[in-house]
Amino acid sequence: MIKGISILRRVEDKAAYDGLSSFFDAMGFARGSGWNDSVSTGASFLASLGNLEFVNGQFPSVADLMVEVTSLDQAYQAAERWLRTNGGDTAIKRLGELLDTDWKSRIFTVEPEPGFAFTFWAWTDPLKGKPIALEGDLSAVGMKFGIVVARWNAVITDRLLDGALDALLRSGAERSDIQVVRVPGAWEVPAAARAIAELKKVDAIVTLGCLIRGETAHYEAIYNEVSRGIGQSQQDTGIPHGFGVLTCETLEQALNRAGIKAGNKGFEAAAAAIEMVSVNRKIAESGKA
Ligand code: DLZ
Repeated sequence: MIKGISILRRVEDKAAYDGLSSFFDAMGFARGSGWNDSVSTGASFLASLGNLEFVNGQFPSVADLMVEVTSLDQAYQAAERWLRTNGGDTAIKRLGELLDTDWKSRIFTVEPEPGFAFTFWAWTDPLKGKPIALEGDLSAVGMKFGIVVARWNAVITDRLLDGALDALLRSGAERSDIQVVRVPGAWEVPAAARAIAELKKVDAIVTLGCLIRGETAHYEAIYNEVSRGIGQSQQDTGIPHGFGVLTCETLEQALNRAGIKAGNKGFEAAAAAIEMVSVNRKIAESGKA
């Protein structure tokens, strides 16, 4: 019967409202639909889990809103970067230290806007509460990427490229750590991806292209070879390759998958690439334990 919990914060000041929204974007929250009507404007931010806790005795944190994250160090870096960008040395004073708690976790508290404090935390044991699955994070901080994008159907692939860049930059990658390589068509994508992967200078590759059935002779043959080639490059080099080559019946379908109606597959391919870098690192780490 219970569906979810919503925590509301009244923000009278428009600048603070915009600041908080920008901060939660920068921390990697997914946006909810929000609203904008004649009586109020609302920005909503989603988390996959939520719970309401009543505390009797010592309160566990500074703020009464606690955000659990998978990597506290990366969250800390993201908060620090946002404060520096949005207020410099004055704002950075509103970022507390990383502290150990007496409940086997670490926390920090940040006030992106004065008067609005949030505590971020993570279990010290990253597998606590997650005994079954090892999962990758969606932070691209410090990672390097290659993006291979086909010029054929550029009206679509340019949008896929925008989506991929958006995902990487929003997840904390630096623009200077992203190499974009343009190739004539989808057919050429696997070879370029492999050439980049073999240099071993990037953590992951994002492959982008668009094949439209009605306009492509030997559509199946090209598609099979492109997907096989990208998969093989990934297997042979061990470098994750996000797959963002669209195969569509029509131009309209392609547009929808490139950001109009059905998400942006370039964004999704880049997010998958980030996650695979992280998950591969965690698998390697778990092998050392
Ligand atoms: C030739 C061709 C055709 C017909 N259709 C597409 C397409 O829909 N999407 C795409 O990315 N590329 C297409 N190409 C070009 C081939 O991928 C390749 O670039 C050329 O055949 C040159 O090798």
